[in-house]
Amino acid sequence: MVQITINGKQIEAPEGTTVLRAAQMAGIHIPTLCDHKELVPYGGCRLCIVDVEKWRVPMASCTLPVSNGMVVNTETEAIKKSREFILSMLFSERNHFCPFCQVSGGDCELQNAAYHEEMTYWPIQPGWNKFAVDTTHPYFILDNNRCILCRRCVRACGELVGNFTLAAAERGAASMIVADTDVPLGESTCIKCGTCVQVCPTGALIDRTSAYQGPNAEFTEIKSVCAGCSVGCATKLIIRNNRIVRIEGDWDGAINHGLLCEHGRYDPMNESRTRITTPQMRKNGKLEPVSWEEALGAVADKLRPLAGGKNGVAAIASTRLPVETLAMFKELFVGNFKSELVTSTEEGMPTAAVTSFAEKNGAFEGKLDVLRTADTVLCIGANINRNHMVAGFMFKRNLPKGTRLINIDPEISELDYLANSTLKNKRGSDMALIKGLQAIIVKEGLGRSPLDIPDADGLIKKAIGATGVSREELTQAAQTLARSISPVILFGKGITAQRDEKLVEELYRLAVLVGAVDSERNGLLSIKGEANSLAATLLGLDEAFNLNGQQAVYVAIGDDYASKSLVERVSKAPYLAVQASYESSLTEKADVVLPVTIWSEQDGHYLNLDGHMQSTQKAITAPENVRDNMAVLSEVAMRMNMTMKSDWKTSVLERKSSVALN
Ligand SMILES: Nc1nc2c(c(=O)[nH]1)N[C@H]1C(S)=C(S)[C@@H](COP(=O)(O)OP(=O)(O)OC[C@H]3O[C@@H](n4cnc5c(=O)[nH]c(N)nc54)[C@H](O)[C@@H]3O)O[C@H]1N2
Ligand SMILES: Nc1nc2c(c(=O)[nH]1)N[C@H]1C(S)=C(S)[C@@H](COP(=O)(O)OP(=O)(O)OC[C@H]3O[C@@H](n4cnc5c(=O)[nH]c(N)nc54)[C@H](O)[C@@H]3O)O[C@H]1N2
Ligand code: SF4
Ligand code: SF4
Ligand code: SF4
Ligand code: FES
Ligand SMILES: [Mo]
Repeated sequence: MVQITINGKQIEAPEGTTVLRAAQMAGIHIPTLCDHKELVPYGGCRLCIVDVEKWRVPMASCTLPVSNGMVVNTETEAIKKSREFILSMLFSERNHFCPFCQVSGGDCELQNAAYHEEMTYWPIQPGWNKFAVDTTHPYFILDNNRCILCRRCVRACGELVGNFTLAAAERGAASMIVADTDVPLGESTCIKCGTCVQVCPTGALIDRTSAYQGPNAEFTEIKSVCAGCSVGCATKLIIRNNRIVRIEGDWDGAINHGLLCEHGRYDPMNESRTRITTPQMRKNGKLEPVSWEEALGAVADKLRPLAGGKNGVAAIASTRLPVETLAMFKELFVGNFKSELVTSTEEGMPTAAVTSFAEKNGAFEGKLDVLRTADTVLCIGANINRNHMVAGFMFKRNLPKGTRLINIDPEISELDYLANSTLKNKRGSDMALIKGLQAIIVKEGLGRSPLDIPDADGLIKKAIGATGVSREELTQAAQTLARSISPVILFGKGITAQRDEKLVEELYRLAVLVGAVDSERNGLLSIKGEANSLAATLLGLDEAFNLNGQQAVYVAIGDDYASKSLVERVSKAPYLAVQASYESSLTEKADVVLPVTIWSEQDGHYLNLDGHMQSTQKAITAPENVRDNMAVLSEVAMRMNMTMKSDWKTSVLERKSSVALN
């Protein structure tokens, strides 16, 4: 600990802390602009200057480490004057006519900093260049005329997202933020995560959907969780008049620490499907609007005689539904209807193999956080650049610092361009490949723990033959992995959809062999599917959906998309009841359609891919005639005189999880 004094107050701060953070911890406000708690201190704007006793010049507190006995003053006359001068310079350098700016009125950090200094004008004559406004991006606008060159956007895109799209070009007053080699943002390598917009302190990067909708003070903010995939990023929903105007990443989010991807931030804002607002029933071959009474009555009458019987009701639920809804779905169809086929839309493709391995061996997977410190990531059968993007950010940002990436995928993916080695193995040849890697490591004596491999040469030969990968490529990948200090093995549906528990077992053995898994660390992860992929498998909803003479199918698709293959399969049943939020080729085929809430209109829990249970609350009110997913299931149960009593929290604990739950 280091003792320092700020504004006469004695403060203890850990060594290495900056003066700014020490002040903040002690409740002392120092104005800042380029500083951001998730970014490496940069010291660019100089607004955070402080006076340090015995030092000749004022120092930027955001980059100044504390030292013992340091005496700091933040509010001397000289410092206040300097801050005003710095702000005057910033205001005069660009077009900061605040009343015409979308973030004016409480949301602009530059404007607020000026008010904090009680400035109402700036004495320096404005003299600025005109910059073209870049409106080529589908989701946001870049206006360099309002930029203060704090480079938070540049740093966030690189340090946090790992995309390195943004940079500052030119020098001095002509400096401007550009994408790639100064191409329009809409044509750049931007992956549309919106992190740069979220960190921009001014109106230079503004969001299309929420611009000019009013200041934040007029909105309500509700914490939520993204249902876009199984990473489970924490969000803040910015709401006005029962409408989401913007989605932000929650900086306090335990998993994502403020980051979101395009699917979390923008997809829900650009929903183009048509909402179903009334129950419908097929009459004379056509879907007609009916009352809830009529629709539920018809479903109950149809399903009642099928309960408990052979070839009765098959039921399938989306893994995007909340855990409690999935648990109730299971209780209704497995517990009460005794249906022979009850599963989820994912059919256990991303999860069944890991869960069956876990049932025998206990939790064997690690937590997403290991990706942040990995020095090598072996990615096998996982398209992390497109799916589960925020998990990808956790290591992509370290690639320029030396983290190595090995990508094993039969198809060409964007990940290949970032990888140090890419192995293009033949589909389904992963068993031979993994054993080949083990054999090379053991043969070269690179293993961290003993593994008995009797015929290493044979296995290596077999791997080369089965995969079509050359000996050199295989050896290079094996050596890279084995020589790492903190390797992580990440696998996805390319592996799990082979539904072979043995493949998971061999990956586990490889992980132990190279020290990815040891007593201190667990660097073996499967990335799973939709928001409640893990919960669905723990509830046993992970079988393949193959109809086998069932008389009726009940689909709880909620707000999810139905795949073409699912629609084809369910269409074969004589009777189809669908619980859905949006019109689709699935609802077109239905005999009864029950309109239900979407993610933002219902309370619920989500169990993410690494075992974090998170809750969301209803943020907006659903259209009048739309009912909650759970309420509809209990209405069906009630009409069957079926009792629903079990507790979802115990239901998800019935099977062993592949990752520890918290
Ligand atoms: N943004 C976004 N994120 C998503 C989703 C989304 O739609 N959008 N969907 C979510 C869902 S439902 C799921 S299930 C997951 C899926 O996420 P992933 O686990 O990434 O699954 P896929 O994209 O199906 O397949 C991963 C890779 O495996 C490769 N592959 C295919 N066969 C083999 C093989 O035999 N061996 C090896 N080694 N590789 C093979 C494929 O070429 C593909 O690149 O993503 C989730 N995340
Ligand atoms: N054999 C086999 N069966 C599987 C799987 C497998 O890998 N192999 N995977 C399982 C898994 S994990 C899942 S999640 C399911 C379904 O998983 P997939 O088979 O991956 O489902 P998709 O076909 O991607 O998605 C459903 C449909 O929604 C549309 N869609 C999706 N997102 C959007 C969007 O943003 N906008 C618009 N306009 N349309 C969109 C797509 O065009 C598609 O027609 O299948 C499961 N079944
Ligand atoms: S949206 Fe994301 S990827 Fe695109 S420039 Fe901004 S931070 Fe970079
Ligand atoms: S665009 Fe915004 S975040 Fe980026 S440098 Fe300019 S003011 Fe800072
Ligand atoms: S990574 Fe997944 S959970 Fe996170 S914002 Fe993207 S879609 Fe949502
Ligand atoms: S906040 Fe310290 S220099 Fe910008
Ligand atoms: Mo999935």
